Amino acid sequence: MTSGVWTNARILTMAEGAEPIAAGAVAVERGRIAWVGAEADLPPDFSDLPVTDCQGRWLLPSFVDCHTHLVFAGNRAREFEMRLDGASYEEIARAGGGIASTVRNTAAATEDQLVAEALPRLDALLSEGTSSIEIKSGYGLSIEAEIAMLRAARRLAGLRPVRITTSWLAAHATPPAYKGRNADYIAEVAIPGLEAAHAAGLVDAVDAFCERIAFTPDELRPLFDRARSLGLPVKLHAEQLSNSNGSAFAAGYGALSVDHIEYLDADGVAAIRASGTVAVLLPGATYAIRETQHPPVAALRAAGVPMALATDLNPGSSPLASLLLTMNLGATLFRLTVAECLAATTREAARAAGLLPETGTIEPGKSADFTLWDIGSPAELVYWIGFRPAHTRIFRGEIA
Ligand code: DI6
Ligand code: FE
Repeated sequence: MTSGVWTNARILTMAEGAEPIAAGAVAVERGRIAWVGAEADLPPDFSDLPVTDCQGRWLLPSFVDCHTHLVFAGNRAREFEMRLDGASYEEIARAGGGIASTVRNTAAATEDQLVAEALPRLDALLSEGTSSIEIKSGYGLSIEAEIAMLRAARRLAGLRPVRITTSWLAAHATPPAYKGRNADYIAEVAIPGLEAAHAAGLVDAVDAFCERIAFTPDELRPLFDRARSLGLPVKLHAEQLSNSNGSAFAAGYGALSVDHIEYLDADGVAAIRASGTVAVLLPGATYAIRETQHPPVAALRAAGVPMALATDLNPGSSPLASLLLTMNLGATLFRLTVAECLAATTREAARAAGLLPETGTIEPGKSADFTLWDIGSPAELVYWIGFRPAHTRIFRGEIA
């Protein structure tokens, strides 16, 4: 049933500036939102459609997780123990652990294994009202292995009711064969791989890790130039461990988002404000690596930069498979308001993923992606820690 009317709901559409609707209804036709408003105003046009009584539950747009590394093989529980013993994330990375260890596992896995290992993590996200997920490559670091990751990511969308977007993150780390030769890796692997993956329809955006342990803006310029000439949007892991001026560099390409940005300075804030780039905050990573430098939320807010929250689900810096918990961390660690947290996982996350015309708010014309919640107020979605009051998730008009 992809057409129907959902009645007796308390609705937060999350459209810019919209007030809650106390006794609301949503009309869905062929999987798309046809109408939303107070039930008393429901036009007669929809009277032939089947009706579902939401029994007073809260109805919000389904969540968008706009930054994940969901596809990978193995895990890094051992490094977690080393960090508990005092080693830092950066020390482990420099000693050949970190991303490199997940690369070894991922490059050795078959595409079927990658899908099988990703599915339980995907199910965890979906179980709490998430319907759209961005998934990056970045643990292959060869053309074939990067493409296998994106093929696995695309396959997930055929196995579960979910919308998947993909990002080409070959410039995540330098593989051993290219040690000290970042420019060669970009020229010989990241760019030709991007061209091949794009030709196969596997790429929705191009991402990179801009950091002193990864790539500099100068090294990334040829990759981003190629993305631009292919018509692909860019985004960037920027200012996570230090300020490398990656955000201003990405803003110069009209980036969809800059992500992490713990070390973003005032010039960086001004640059992303001018380019309309979304600030994607990843408190799971801040928490898991015990980073004490937090993103400049007050400055971002004052500048009117849109802020999104995402899990950064990955085996190293953020083994976090919950957007509800991400919102709680965003509020508690970064002092986002409840309203900011809810926008950050719906409208602003959709904007960061390039999906705002399709999802992220409940507005006529968009995909009917919404979730019913057993809660007394939307603040409960941010307040609970490890409690998941999702009742029903509707994806493209159908109960998922
Ligand atoms: N920053 C991160 O937090 C993840 N990637 C990145 O560029 C970490 C990836 C990992 O540790 O496996
Ligand atoms: Fe990441």
